[in-house]
Amino acid sequence: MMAAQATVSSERLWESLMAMAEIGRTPAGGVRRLALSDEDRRARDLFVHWLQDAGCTVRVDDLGNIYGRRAGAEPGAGPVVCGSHLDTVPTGGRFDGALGVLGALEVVRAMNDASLVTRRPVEVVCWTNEEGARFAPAMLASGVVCGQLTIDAAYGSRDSAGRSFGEELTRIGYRGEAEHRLQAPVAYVELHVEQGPILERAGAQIGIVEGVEGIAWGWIDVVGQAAHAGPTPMEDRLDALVAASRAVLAIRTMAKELPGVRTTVGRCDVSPNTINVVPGAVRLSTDLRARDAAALQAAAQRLQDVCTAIGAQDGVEVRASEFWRSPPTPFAAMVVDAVADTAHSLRYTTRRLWAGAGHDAKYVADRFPAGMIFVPSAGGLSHNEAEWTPKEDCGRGGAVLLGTVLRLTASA
Ligand code: HGY
Ligand code: MN
Ligand code: MN
Repeated sequence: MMAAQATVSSERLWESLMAMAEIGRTPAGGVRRLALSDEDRRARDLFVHWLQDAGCTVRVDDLGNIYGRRAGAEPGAGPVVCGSHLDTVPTGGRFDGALGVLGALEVVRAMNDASLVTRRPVEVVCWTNEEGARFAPAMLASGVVCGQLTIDAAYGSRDSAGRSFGEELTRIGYRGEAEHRLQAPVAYVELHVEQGPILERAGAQIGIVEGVEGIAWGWIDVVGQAAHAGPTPMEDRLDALVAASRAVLAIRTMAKELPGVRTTVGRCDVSPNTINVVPGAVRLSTDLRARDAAALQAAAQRLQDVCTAIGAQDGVEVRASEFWRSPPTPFAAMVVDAVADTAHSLRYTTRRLWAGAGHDAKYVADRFPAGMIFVPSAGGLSHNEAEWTPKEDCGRGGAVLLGTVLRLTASA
């Protein structure tokens, strides 16, 4: 049933966003809400309260994913699902993930205001551990639910203090039941900030997202020899940090040489990390991105070659290993078209693009028809406390999400 009068309230959406941003707020005005932390638990509790307030039936699955269902006229009909995540990176912003979760909640609230009855149920989802910042890899819970990762890989994932995903999920009280997992949605839509500069530079209000680019995460372990910083002659040193530094610069150069590839070394753990000791070992993280699977594979191969060459040059061991590969995934035309039709019917300016960041929608799209809606990020900045998307943009994203969900609830 098309909603003539259902409209989202950008004020109410903004209020919810700012209230949620207070949980884990950092002195610089960002958000630190690591997955399964006490801050994550408080955010979850608030979200569940809001879902119940909106009349949703709430359930939690064995990965801690939270689902709020708004009943439809045909209970047995496959639901239209929309949502995102509430966990953040350590120096995160107020919009990454939260806009998608609270935008989906606003869709339900708008339907309630209009006393709208949809044929299909509408379900709001909050995915656990999208970021992978504390428990690698990213998109872990949606990956398990969509059959791409194993429950053991999830429960066994450990943070830098050695605490496991499974233990922490139990500790915060969100370890639910496997039978509560996502039930075959007729479609899934995720609203998200773009986290890059494309929309802003194009002057586009809405991003019609056509797919999610590929990701490969790994480690580079460099093993040299710890030695005394004083008496050890320079020519005798097997300095792991010098070799690691060469690797970091070579990985940056790869991005220039391989079209469409972006490379990042985000972590550098030095051992023993002491002023007067020549570093004996270094562990670097590697993050490769590309829209094209072959380009991603070429980057992974180049990484191996670069490490072999540096090891030979410096006489130390340089070993690259990959522990997560998320292949690029295109979104379903049915959902992409529903997003485009809605945005154009609202007379918003649009641009088609692929997501350079990973999103839970990728794993959902591997199993079911899925798509995403982007709104601009100021300065293209994200994974930064200064992340910013104005209220009006958030409101436009909510309006497109509502219209898209309504189109999809009416679909055959
Ligand atoms: O890594 C990503 O792209 C996402 O933010 N987890
Ligand atoms: Mn995100
Ligand atoms: Mn993120």
